[in-house]
Amino acid sequence: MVTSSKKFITLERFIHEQEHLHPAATGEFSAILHDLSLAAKLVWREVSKAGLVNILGTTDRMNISGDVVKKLDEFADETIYKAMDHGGHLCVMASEENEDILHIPEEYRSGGYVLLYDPLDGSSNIDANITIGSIFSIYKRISPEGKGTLADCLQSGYNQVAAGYVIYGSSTVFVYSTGNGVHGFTLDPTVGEFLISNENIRIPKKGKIYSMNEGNFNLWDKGMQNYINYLKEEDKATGRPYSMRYIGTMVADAHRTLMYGGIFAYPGDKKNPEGKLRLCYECNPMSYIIEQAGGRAINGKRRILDVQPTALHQHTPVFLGSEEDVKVCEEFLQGKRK
Ligand code: P6P
Repeated sequence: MVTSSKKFITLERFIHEQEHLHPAATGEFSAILHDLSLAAKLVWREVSKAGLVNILGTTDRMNISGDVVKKLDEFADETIYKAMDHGGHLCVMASEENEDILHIPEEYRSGGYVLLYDPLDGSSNIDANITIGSIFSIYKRISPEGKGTLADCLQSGYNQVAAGYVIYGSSTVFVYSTGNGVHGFTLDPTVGEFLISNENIRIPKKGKIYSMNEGNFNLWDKGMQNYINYLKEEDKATGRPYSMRYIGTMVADAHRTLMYGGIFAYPGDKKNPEGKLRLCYECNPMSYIIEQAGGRAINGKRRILDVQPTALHQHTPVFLGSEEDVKVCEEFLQGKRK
């Protein structure tokens, strides 16, 4: 007798079944997501044994953001590029690890889509075996044909046709959306497949957790400081005081916020008015996921997805999570609440 109601649906099968939701679906979409899931498994294989082989530690390189490049994020960057460069579906890519846009090799066909990615977010946590992740964002090209351009990569986040991330934690989970809800798949290493684990994830309307690096408190503006003090006050009616949880990897803090509710933020401050996180390949994809799950994502003044990027590696302040929590934060940031 079959007792489990568990559905054994692989990521590939689910993506293929979702194709009928996209009238214009040409199968290119499915192929891109399929190739990304292969890249995720290849990165997972190295991440899961990083401590055993000489892949920890750093290279002698600094990336565009001034971060020391860890061997694992260099491996992840190359792995994703090589998994995606020959499928014939992309016209250009851009990565946190590379200053300029990444062209498709001449010997391969150019396709109709654009991929931006952060190959290994949270890489400073690798040597402490703390959760890290990969983030991706997909657009339709806007250039007519042939080689993709920088303009293809500098589209506003609301133009994304898909986005998602892979979180390498206690288990490895592939989370994505193509505009029809957010879905999570957990890697079963014994069969080498991502199996559905969370279909149509919805973020709670309000949470009880705030997640930000409070070590920067004295650098924040008054509105932000007032908001944090508000969250710490005793008020059972509004579920305060909130708990503070901070992993220091955006993918992990945003994923917990997606699953449990609350707010994740990396505000601007007196030293870095635009904050630390990057708009194109960190905040846009994560904001797309949060909004698709019923949450909200702003830069303090407006919706993240409405911002028009002007540079590939530009930073942005980010406040994302449960709709009610982000709206209260916004009122403090705009001085409407003290
Ligand atoms: P801080 C990781 O280095 C990262 O880019 C994000 O993943 C994370 O949210 C943030 O930086 C953490 O920065 O200043 O709190 O260490």
